[in-house]
Amino acid sequence: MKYLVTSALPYANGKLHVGHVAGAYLPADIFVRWLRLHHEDVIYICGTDEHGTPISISADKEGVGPEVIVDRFHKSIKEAFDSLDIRFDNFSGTARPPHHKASQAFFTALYEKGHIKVKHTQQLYCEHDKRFLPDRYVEGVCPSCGASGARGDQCDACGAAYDTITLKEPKCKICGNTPIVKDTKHWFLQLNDFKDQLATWISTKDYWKENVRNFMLNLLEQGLIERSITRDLSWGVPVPLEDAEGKVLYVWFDAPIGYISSTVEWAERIGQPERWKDYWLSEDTRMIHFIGKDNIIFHALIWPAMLMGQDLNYCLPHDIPANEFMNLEGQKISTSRNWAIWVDEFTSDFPGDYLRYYLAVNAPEKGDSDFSLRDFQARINNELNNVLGNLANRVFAFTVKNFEGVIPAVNLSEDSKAVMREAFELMQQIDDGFREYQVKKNTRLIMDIARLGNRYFDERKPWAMIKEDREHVAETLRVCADLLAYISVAMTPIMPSRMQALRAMLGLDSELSWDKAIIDSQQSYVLKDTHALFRKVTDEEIEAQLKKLGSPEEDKVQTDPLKDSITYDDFAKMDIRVATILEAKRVPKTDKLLHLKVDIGSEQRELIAGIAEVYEPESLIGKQVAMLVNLEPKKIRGVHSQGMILAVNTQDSLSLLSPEKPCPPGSTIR
Ligand code: B3M
Ligand code: ZN
Repeated sequence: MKYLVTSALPYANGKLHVGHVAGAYLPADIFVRWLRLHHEDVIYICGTDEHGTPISISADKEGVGPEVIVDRFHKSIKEAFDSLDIRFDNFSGTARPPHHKASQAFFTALYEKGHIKVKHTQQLYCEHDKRFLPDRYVEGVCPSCGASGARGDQCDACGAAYDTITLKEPKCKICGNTPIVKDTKHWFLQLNDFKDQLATWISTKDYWKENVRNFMLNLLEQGLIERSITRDLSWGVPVPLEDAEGKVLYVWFDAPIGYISSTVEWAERIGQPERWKDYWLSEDTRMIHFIGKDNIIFHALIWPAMLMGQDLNYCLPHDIPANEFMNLEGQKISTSRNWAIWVDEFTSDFPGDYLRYYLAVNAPEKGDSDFSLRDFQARINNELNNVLGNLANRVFAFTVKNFEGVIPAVNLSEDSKAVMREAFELMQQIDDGFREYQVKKNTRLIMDIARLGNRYFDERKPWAMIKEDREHVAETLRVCADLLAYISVAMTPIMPSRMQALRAMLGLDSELSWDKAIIDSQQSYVLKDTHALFRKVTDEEIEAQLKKLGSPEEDKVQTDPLKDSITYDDFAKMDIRVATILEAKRVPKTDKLLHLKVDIGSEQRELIAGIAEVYEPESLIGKQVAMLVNLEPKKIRGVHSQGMILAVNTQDSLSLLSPEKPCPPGSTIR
């Protein structure tokens, strides 16, 4: 088995911030490092995404060529990754000539098989700037969710990808004028050609993360539409056809091919130019793409289809762990408003491993997570310093003072054996967790080993025992050193540099192996140059970071206009009560409706609620909600619906109102 691990290619159009790292890079680097602890055959591939309209827009603004922007940010991004010990086997860039050639070959193979067709279409065109306005050259209102600020090709608010001319209220990004619609021609990938193949393939992916799998199943069910894969632009990979003057490949067509061209570059660099095939053209390869959730459609649908349509037998993605987003101090990260933590600046103020630890323990795996500077300080001080650092410090100090820095082999008592067994079980859980990319939970479990060590140390009171029973103390130190050795291996994927330091102090060799995490029981630990593993983060340091932040994005939420005032009597007419949900099932043939049975104290009621898109029926059983019980009953879908449960309606979702503490059903709300 071989592993080919990739992280989404960052656009060479800006510096790297913590949101990027938390989603697609740190989890991948951790996974790769864990595989290496098991001596697996793995390569980790990335590079910058150097095409696309954001880059040419930046270049236009500065009055320089796009390659100037690309060079600047390729370098800056690479350095930021280095400062965080995110170590790719190769980090390429998509503006390089071999990548252009590879992308054109991909296009040609699909074209020759008839999977790409030309079509006369219409495109937004700015008469002021005398140019077509693909993708981010235009902004407007999303045709799918109605959010403003939607780009020409994709909406950040809802993730929909669409045809630019369906964008509502479009405005040219260069001059702000409303564009006209003008005839042009483009080439379209016939996704539907791959429908059956994709469906069969997806059906084998029952182990995928639910967000990715459901997204895909939904798309397949809705039916696949052809997708335009060319643009009227000068910056990009030229379309390899005679009648395609002024057209380049859409950035999302060529970008994933960057995974291949970067692997080819790697193979050449190590002097084995054919090696890339061992990964890409083997059935024995597990290809894993780490991405952010906004990239799912391109990796799980379009890219596999592109691979299926080639002459070579490329491997298909084995897994696509897509992470959610990370916010900053409760607000969406905004690079233009400097509401961001920039990796280069942060790692010059704090060790890279502190940031890795914080992003790991706070990873946006199942839902969005929040980066808070105070929380960062608390985690570093209360967890790294007071738990793990403390265990190491006390073991080291005790050993140096009383045993001349050597922890000998000892026989373990039953109590000590029980502690080692518990740690061993944790190690197994952690190992399984890494296999499933569970960075967040694993970070906690590893700290649990340190907690176990501190508890054991406290219980055995070596400071009191040292006079009467040196053996007892030696045993205490031995067990704690073994626990530290475990931690030094298990935590290596998360904090490689700090763990290397820990291992050096424990006198362990730097060759790491999961299966040989602790030393032979007959061997001694000979400590070397012991010193504090971590330092505390001060209030002043946090204040300084907070000062650097710009301002968060303004709240764009549109609220409903306020209603006319009413009398108390008007309000008192509404009988609103606490109801406990007893049963919930979907109403057949609808997406939105649930059929509920609730307890309102004096009686049980049935009603229909339009919440099925947001709540799974099973998750509602036993939940208490607010219900208007004297609303005129109504027959809905054959059910005598008696009342209405209350919910908050936001632009894109809905949230039920529940009492903050459990209350007897039927209690009045006023
Ligand atoms: N350049 C990253 C983004 O959407 C995009 C990924 C390409 S991966 C092939 O931010
Ligand atoms: Zn314009």
